Amino acid sequence: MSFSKDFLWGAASASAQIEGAWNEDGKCPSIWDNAGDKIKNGDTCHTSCDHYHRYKEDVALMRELGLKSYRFSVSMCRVMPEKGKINPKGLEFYKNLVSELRSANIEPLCTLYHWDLPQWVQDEGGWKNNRIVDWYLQYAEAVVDALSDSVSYWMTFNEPQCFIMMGYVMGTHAPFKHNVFTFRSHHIRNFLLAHGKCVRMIRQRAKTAPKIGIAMASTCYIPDSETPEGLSEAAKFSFEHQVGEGSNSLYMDPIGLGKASNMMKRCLSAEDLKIISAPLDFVGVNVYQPSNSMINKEKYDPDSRKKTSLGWVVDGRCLYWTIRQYWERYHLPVMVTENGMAANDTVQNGECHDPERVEFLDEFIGSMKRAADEGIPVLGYQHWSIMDNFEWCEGYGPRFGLIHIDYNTQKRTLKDSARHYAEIIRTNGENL
Ligand code: IFM
Repeated sequence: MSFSKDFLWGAASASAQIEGAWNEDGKCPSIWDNAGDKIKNGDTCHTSCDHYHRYKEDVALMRELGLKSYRFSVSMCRVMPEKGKINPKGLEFYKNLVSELRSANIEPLCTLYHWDLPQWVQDEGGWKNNRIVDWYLQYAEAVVDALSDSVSYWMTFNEPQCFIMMGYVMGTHAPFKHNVFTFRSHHIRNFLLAHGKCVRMIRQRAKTAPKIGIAMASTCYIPDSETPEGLSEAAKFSFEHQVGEGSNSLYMDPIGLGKASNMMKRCLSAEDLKIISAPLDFVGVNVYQPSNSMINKEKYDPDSRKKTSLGWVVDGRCLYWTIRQYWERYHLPVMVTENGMAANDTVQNGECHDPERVEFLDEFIGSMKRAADEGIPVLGYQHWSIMDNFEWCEGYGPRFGLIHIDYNTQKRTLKDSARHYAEIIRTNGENL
């Protein structure tokens, strides 16, 4: 079976992490532009990879690698820099980017929200204020009107678990609201309603037939054994156990099943659930490491495994199990919307050797192939990330890219992994 002929081999990025140009052409500051001393080494996202000015060079590199798709996010700060005001200059940048991608024969995959909330929205309470649902919708309508003649793939949000739990509970991400004793049901409900209303809006407004999904931070538990008991125990751990940013089901069951988890039952009405569960065309999974070590330490020894420079366990099996468990629970085609690793890559004599990432690609894509071979509809794979970038509070230390960025000169250098990935794409993953 393996990968379909039109499999979307691609790479991903996000506006705040690569664009720079933080105060140009009418853009307002985001909560990340204002993160100040919360970012390591005094880094800021103000210039980042300067992709805003260099997108043509970046798309040319994507074309050289043979990418079939590119997942980017639109910044609400460029498009709606003030309450109720749409900024045509902000939309123009994304129109130009999409047209450049189309000329390079690369399918644009558009995420409408990847964490860079406008500061003006946060000043009104951010995800706590019910009015955010209307502001987000108004912004998203402008983007859909501007881009949907050339964009068919839409993701309403990236990793809601992270921007709500890390931003408003743990206080480790902007806007740094720290209160571990509150369960932010109100924020979660606002996000869920914004998602559901946006899905309906895209279906009504898009100029070309849309394919709509969402990109979830997807923890998964790898089964201890492939027996029926082992499989069902693993799926239960994956969806119902509280790890890290909260359980997968807390956010995804209302969307994918129209059902509220116990924690959300009290604040979601039947009418809410109807809006929230507007049918999707795919579910996006962002996969980095399994959750076994957090749930069942004795059965899983993370110390015996390789780790990335951020200390994340490398275990390729988690990609197969995440895809399979999402498919079995939600019966939606799956897109791998992020998967990658951080390393301390350097350029020497014009070359950037990153053997760990080359191995990582083989291990994880090989694992995804098992899912495709078994007939699970896997639509595409977007490596995180196309280029090194601003890793939120970690600043520029961890490098996730296929392309190395020299932040002093903005020179782009293809890493060995980029060339290796290009070969995987050329052969449609057949040699893995
Ligand atoms: O850089 C992030 C991205 O913004 C969201 N998913 C995880 C990546 C690596 O931490």
